[in-house]
Amino acid sequence: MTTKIGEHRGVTIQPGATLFPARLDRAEQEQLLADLRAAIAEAPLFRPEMPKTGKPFSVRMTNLGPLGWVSDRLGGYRYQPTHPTTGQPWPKMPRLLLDLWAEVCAYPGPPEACLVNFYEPSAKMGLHQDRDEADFAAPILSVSLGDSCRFRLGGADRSDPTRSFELNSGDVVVLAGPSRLAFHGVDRILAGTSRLLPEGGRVNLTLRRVTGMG
Ligand code: MD6
Ligand code: FE
Repeated sequence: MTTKIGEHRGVTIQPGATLFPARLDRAEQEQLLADLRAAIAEAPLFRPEMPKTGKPFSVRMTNLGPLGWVSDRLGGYRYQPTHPTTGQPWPKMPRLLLDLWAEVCAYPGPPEACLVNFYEPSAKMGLHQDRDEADFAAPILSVSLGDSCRFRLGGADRSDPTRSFELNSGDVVVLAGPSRLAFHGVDRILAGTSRLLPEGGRVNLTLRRVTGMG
């Protein structure tokens, strides 16, 4: 099935999970990357830790918008309005991302958090659900930049069957409805597949609604 949104065609991967291949063109990707570099200068990438064990993540993160997702050994997974080391508010979300959310996500309010994940070529992300948000009626929108990755998507139970597919620079994925709580992860980065980041690696942005609409 394909869903046409404006000039952009989405491919249904499974109910509620839609891929918009190359949704951002090269100029948009470069603009977004420039915005991210400016944001990271203010809100440096940090390495989160698993709750309780303190095991470091292989990705480094920062956030944009009123709230940001953080995790450390003592506090666990949570959203907070400030950067964990600078104590400053997160940089604002670029207009391009707010517009993208409004175009692609049928949700009555703006995103409140944009989690920025930076993957070195050796980094990966284990199979997980995103469930630290109050309202699962709101989709999560993901944008990929830089090197491609092999992305894995399953169902609402960890033991459900999974499928994997490539995500390339400029691709957008929306997890909504029956896929909002689908398990997903990044098996590996396909190093050297993009020249967008001269230093290599992959950036993934996830836009989230954290609180409900009341
Ligand atoms: C990544 N993405 O693509 C990791 N989460 O690097 C996610 O964890 C994710 O792509 C929620 C919704 C869409 C996603
Ligand atoms: Fe996720």
